[in-house]
Amino acid sequence: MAIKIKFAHMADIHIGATSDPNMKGLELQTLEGAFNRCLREGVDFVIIAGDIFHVNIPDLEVVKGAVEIFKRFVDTGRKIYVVYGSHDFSPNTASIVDIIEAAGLVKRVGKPSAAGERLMPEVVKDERTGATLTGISGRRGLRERDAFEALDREGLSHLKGFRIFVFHTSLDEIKREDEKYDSMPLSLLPDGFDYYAGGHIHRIIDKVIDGKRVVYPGPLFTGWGGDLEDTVAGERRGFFVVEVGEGGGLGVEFIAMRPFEGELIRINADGRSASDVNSELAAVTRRHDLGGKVVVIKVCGELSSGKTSDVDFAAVRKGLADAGAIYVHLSRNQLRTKEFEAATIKGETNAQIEEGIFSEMSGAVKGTNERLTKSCTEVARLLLAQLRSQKLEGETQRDYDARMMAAAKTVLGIAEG
Ligand SMILES: [Mn+2]
Repeated sequence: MAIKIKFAHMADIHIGATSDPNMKGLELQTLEGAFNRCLREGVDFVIIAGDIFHVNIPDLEVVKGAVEIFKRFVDTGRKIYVVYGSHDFSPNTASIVDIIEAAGLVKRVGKPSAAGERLMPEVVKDERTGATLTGISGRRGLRERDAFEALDREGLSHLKGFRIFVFHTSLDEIKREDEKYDSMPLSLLPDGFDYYAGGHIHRIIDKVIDGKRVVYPGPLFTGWGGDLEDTVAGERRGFFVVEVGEGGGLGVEFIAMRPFEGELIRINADGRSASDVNSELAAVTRRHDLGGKVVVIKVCGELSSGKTSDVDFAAVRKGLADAGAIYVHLSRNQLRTKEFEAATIKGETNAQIEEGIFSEMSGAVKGTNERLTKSCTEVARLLLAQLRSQKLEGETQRDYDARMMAAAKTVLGIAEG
């Protein structure tokens, strides 16, 4: 097919997520590799659907590296279109995204403006291709949902040309059961766009749901936590290159980035002593094939004796660094011991840990309020979720306090009137 438009779609790059110098270097190399690939592929523009940076004000050294890469790309006359993600947005201060936009490196699409009661996000036309882009930025805790609900859908339905909607939000129809973060229904995305460029879900998705082509590339590079475990376990990372034919047909290809060789080592500590587990870990450090690799060691199970702190992770870290491993990630939050059972709550995710603490403490609740005595864990979970709510843009401290108080009373079932 004759190609009319060609663009790249990245998301969740999380630049600056790691403090380890080796990982920082790999992170920037991967970003550079991705943009070089974009130039080789001859893409007209790049979309980054949020979480370009890991925090709103990241380490300046990494910012410098990223700015150099973005600048080389835009100096060729091509544009980088972005929305904020849940990580690189701040309600209170300028974010690094605003600074690189002021410098002309990226263009944020979908800046909100009011159309009467409705919200009309700014629509940007890519000069090189005539493609039309708009979107809604992500916020922590799905606070962008209000914007979706207020969207001027009628206004957006009149857009012309190839239409791309950029967003950073998880969808109910896509979220897996083990994924705890908030999501919204697909029906809140406006209709009529040719491509929905998603971010926020950290895995690869390319689906047509209710006639909408919804695509999430997942992270380009992941240097931390559960994502790193998945990468090392074989989950592909990279970005999409999309070709739009003259007739409007889409060719969507995933470009895999392989920033490092990884190895996942699982150690089952069930029924073993801490010193026994230490011997197995010491054997790992003597392996000759781990040099030049990112090593993830996952220790789980319940020790029969010894404390979890008796398992000498520092020695493993040092041993593997001496053996030339690029980086060592230790996952031990599923390690327990019989000796400590009553005093500690372990879980894979924050939500599981919170749940565990709430149910353990629920026995201590006194009083006659049925809602509290009968569904204490649930109430505590809702209350905590409510307390996480941050001040809104332009909201005064007093309004915020009042809003939080009212919400807490509702959760506790003591709201008046
Ligand atoms: Mn992300």
